[in-house]
Amino acid sequence: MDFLIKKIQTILFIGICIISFFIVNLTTAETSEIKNVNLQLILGEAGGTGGCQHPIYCNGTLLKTIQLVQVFNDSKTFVDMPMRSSAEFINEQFNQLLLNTSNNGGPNKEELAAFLSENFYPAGYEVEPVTPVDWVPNPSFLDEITDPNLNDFARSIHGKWLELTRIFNTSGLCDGCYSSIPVNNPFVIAGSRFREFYYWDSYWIIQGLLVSDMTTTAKGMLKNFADMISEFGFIPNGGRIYYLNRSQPPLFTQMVNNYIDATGDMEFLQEILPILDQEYQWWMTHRTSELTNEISGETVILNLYNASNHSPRPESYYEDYTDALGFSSDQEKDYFYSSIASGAESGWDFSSRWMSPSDNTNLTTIQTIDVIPVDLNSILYLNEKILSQFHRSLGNNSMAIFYQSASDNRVNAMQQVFFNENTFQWNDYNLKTNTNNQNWYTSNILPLFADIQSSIDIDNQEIDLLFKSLANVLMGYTGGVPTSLISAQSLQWDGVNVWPPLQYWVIESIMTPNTTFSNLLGKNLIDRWITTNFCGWNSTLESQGGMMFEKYNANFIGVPGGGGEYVVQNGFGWTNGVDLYLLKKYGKSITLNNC
Ligand SMILES: *[C@@H]1O[C@H](CO)[C@@H](O)[C@H](O)[C@H]1NC(C)=O
Ligand SMILES: *[C@@H]1O[C@H](CO)[C@@H](O)[C@H](O)[C@H]1NC(C)=O
Ligand SMILES: *[C@@H]1O[C@H](CO)[C@@H](O)[C@H](O)[C@H]1NC(C)=O
Ligand SMILES: *[C@@H]1O[C@H](CO)[C@@H](O)[C@H](O)[C@H]1NC(C)=O
Ligand SMILES: *[C@@H]1O[C@H](CO)[C@@H](O)[C@H](O)[C@H]1NC(C)=O
Ligand SMILES: *[C@@H]1O[C@H](CO)[C@@H](O)[C@H](O)[C@H]1NC(C)=O
Ligand SMILES: *[C@@H]1O[C@H](CO)[C@@H](O)[C@H](O)[C@H]1NC(C)=O
Ligand SMILES: *[C@@H]1O[C@H](CO)[C@@H](O)[C@H](O)[C@H]1NC(C)=O
Ligand SMILES: *[C@@H]1O[C@H](CO)[C@@H](O)[C@H](O)[C@H]1NC(C)=O
Ligand SMILES: CC(=O)N[C@H]1CO[C@H](CO)[C@@H](O)[C@@H]1O
Repeated sequence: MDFLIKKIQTILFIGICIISFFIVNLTTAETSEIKNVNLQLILGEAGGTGGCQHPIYCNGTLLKTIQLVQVFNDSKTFVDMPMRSSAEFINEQFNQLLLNTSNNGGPNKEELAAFLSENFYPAGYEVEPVTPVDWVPNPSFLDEITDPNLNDFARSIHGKWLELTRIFNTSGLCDGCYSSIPVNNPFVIAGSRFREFYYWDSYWIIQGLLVSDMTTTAKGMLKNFADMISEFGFIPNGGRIYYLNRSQPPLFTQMVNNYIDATGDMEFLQEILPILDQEYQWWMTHRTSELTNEISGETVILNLYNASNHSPRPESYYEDYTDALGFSSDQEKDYFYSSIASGAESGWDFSSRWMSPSDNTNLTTIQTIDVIPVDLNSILYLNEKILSQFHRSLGNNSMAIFYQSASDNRVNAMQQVFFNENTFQWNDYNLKTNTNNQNWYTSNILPLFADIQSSIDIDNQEIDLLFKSLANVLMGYTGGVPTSLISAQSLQWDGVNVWPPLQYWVIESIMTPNTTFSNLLGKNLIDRWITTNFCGWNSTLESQGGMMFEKYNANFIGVPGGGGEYVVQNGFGWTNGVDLYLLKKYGKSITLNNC
């Protein structure tokens, strides 16, 4: 099916669309209230996308020089180093250094390193460990896990919150002399080079904190995010100013939902709901595309990752700069830089999903801003259902109806644009080629985790057929479900890398339909996943205190994944969160396989 692409003009159009096509039995009073709600959301919209102009961390000759000379292996190191004095002074000093070394063609690596240690503190200097106030040695969920190996494992993961909780402490530093975005409450970091909080990682971290009965820490993190929405209009990718050009998969509403489920804290819901509305509106204003079905003439709206960016990402400067060298025009470069930033916004940085279908392992063909992704729309579909429920529970029926209509519209759009009636899978849609991406990606079944099946014409037998048709990927690997069947060294969100967040969603997608077959399949996958995590932990227990990796390798048990722009990381926030969630929910029935 071909779709013509038009740019969405105003958000009001969605309101008109909903009213004229999808709600047939509203009273006129309700209809006019919906119009008013829409208008208020437009007026209440807070600001644009911000963007970082910082003369040391985001722009300028110093940044370019340090990064292109590769003073550090990891481009992220420099931009995490607080300054010892003002940007003006440091830039003046740097100009001096350039003059002093001009006879030798500029400063060499050693001269730059010396300059840095004179003018900057080490990376992460303003990030301090802190003991979470609500951590206890024996949270109740541990009593339920009877297998002694699993119990040791769960206890060890629970203990890692003590190692991973941080605050930013910028006292003693001059104004604007650091790249962190200070927040009021402690937060749990991912680990290793990820020394700050990240948006989507925090979804699984908070799941884990709730299992550990750490509701105060969880609530503090939610409040930090709410403060950022109030300040910037959206939640940045992570807690650094160089992330202000982009967001990440919008899981804040689902974090709040999990917190409310665990605590029943309705007062907090009342307080935070307008901010959830505001974030939703940001996505619907800045991250949408309108598609017209050429056959029926029907127009639908779906979301995409679409960060605008005109320069290398400061934290991956060298990589982006060198990747862009082949482009001659500014237009081509901007398209590349925007697609790279948008790939980072998707969380899948980087994947063949975002590349040109004709050369999909070549990072320079990236075209994220022309891909309509299945997972983003599944997440927003679930957000719409949750927001509808939230408003209903607080007695605001017009808002409840507004979001219900939005989710109905989205199912309709997703079925038309993504759904393949032969395979029962949902495939990303490419606006450039007007084609669906027919390759296997774990995202192909994620609408099931959002329970799309309860709104479409699909029965349990068909769902079982779908899972059976995917036996090679769902059952065929000892270490979990591979991200895709496409492999390239530069693309870490592909091939045999097994990512905790994707494993979580695949497990939820398999378990949500609750058929006999899917429950068996789900149990088998949970066993394999917990086994590979357990074995990686157990084999490094003596040497390293038990490692939890950022990603694993589907072909082996207990072995980390690879590829991408940095070495594999240990810690690790989302791995811990997914495992605690599964150990609590399925702990009694999990069977460890041999390592
Ligand atoms: C970025 O730096 C360049 C010089 O390196 C300067 O010309 C430009 O004005 C700066 N842009 C901003 C927005 O500060
Ligand atoms: C940095 O690169 C050097 C040389 O390639 C290597 O020996 C070292 O292990 C790397 N350090 C890190 C932290 O990756
Ligand atoms: C530049 O050279 C002058 C004269 O040798 C010296 O005083 C100054 O410290 C140098 N500055 C830098 C930043 O290297
Ligand atoms: C922040 O750092 C300052 C100085 O480095 C220190 O005196 C203070 O105790 C720290 N604050 C917290 C909350 O750790
Ligand atoms: C992405 O955003 C830019 C503005 O930054 C806009 O021009 C473009 O049309 C958007 N892409 C889509 C597919 O809507
Ligand atoms: C990758 O794509 C670029 C065009 O974007 C092309 O110039 C280059 O040759 C390709 N690289 C390989 C290894 O195919
Ligand atoms: C529902 O929420 C909207 C937007 O926050 C508000 O304008 C409206 O007054 C609320 N309606 C009721 C009945 O509370
Ligand atoms: C799954 O289905 C069984 C039997 O049909 C039912 O008893 C059970 O409550 C269902 N579980 C969930 C989580 O819906
Ligand atoms: C855990 O590791 C130890 C030491 O390497 C080993 O003896 C033990 O069998 C392992 N446990 C399991 C359940 O594999
Ligand atoms: C870090 C970065 O790329 N910042 C950019 C964010 O967006 C604004 C507006 O498009 C640019 O001016 C910044 O350079």
